[in-house]
Amino acid sequence: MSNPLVGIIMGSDSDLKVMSAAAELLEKFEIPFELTIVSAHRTPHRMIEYAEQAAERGLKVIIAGAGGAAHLPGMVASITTLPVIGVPVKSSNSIDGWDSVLSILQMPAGIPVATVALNGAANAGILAANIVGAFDQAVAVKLKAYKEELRDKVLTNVDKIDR
Ligand code: RP5
Repeated sequence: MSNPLVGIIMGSDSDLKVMSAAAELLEKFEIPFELTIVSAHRTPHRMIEYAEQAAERGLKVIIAGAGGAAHLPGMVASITTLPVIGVPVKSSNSIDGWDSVLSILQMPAGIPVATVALNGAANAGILAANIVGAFDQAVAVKLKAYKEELRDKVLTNVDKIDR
């Protein structure tokens, strides 16, 4: 794969079962990405280093997923100028995932995180592709085809149930 344009990071290997959906979408759109574990609480220095170096390494967008007290996306966004997409992950002992959702969504003014739905890593992958596709025509063409696929699937179902 050529130099990654998207960085997918997550707080723990236990997030991978959710976060792999973002990777699958980026593969579908043939966007080079990297994927690794960066924990805001357990590896804070690694998080700072990752966020500080992301733009100069050529990344264009970061997808950050975490559960519980999910500070990773917001802390990364506080350091980098790249757009950060936050994925709230429903971790096993959580209060229905509200802890993850609110700790990623409720950012203070000035430090935005584009927050997707609980466990919404697939949409994070698409949103990252949208950002890359704004500057890359080949990716934009693939995104258009994807939307057409979605439309056709709905129209097929319309044909099946209409009476
Ligand atoms: C968060 O705590 C991680 O992002 C994960 O969602 C959650 C649980 O982590 P583990 O205890 O499974 O490593 O930091």
